[in-house]
Amino acid sequence: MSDLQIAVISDVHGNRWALTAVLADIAQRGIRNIVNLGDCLYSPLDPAGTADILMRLDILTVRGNEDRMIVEPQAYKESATLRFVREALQPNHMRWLESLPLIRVVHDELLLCHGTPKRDDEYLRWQLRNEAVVPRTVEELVGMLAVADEPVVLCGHDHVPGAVRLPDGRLIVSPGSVGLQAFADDRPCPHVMKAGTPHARYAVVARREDGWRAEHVKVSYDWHWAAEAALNHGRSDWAQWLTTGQVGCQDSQA
Ligand SMILES: [Mn+2]
Repeated sequence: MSDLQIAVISDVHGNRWALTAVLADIAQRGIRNIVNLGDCLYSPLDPAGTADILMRLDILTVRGNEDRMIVEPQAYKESATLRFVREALQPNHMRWLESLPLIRVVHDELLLCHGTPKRDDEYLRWQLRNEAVVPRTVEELVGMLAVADEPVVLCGHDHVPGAVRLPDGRLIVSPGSVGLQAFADDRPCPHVMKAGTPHARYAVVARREDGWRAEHVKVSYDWHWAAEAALNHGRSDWAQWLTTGQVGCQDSQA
């Protein structure tokens, strides 16, 4: 009862090399419960190889905005990377993506979502103000989570590992990203997110006698393989994000 331990992975983004290293680390700790917060496959890396691993794992998974983009491409701007992903994936991969729910509740105590409980394309812990990424206040977080009463909320999408304890004791945990440690995005406005190093990230949440705790884990893997795949598919920006965990050299002081 008090020993429940769950590994939380998110934002794998088709990075088979990072995923393999993270799963080995989880197995080495003897953790058998894993949940996945979405954005599984979208990338210039190895979407099909990653889908095969994730589908074989058969773990609870929620849908990310970029999982939705793959199955509803007509709602998005055409891009070479989106075309690459859709051409790489087989019908069984697409059916799996289509089957993913927006939210899941696990063990009655953990709410899983990609972004927020209501949207898969919005950051829970951050808001965008004039292209700056600003942490939400505790009051804002309490308001956004009024729809939920689980003691733990697991969210992805931001690729920045962290946790927030609300005044009522509830815990918000973002595990960071397994497969992409930094990115620049122009939706909904231009902004940058970054973990600062190229390590694959995940979290372990554990229920102790005094409540839920989170541990963040950094895993080394051979990110040069992932970067090479990105370069082979025309994405030098991804290659740089993968090998540095930064966006542009001017960010290195941050
Ligand atoms: Mn996302």
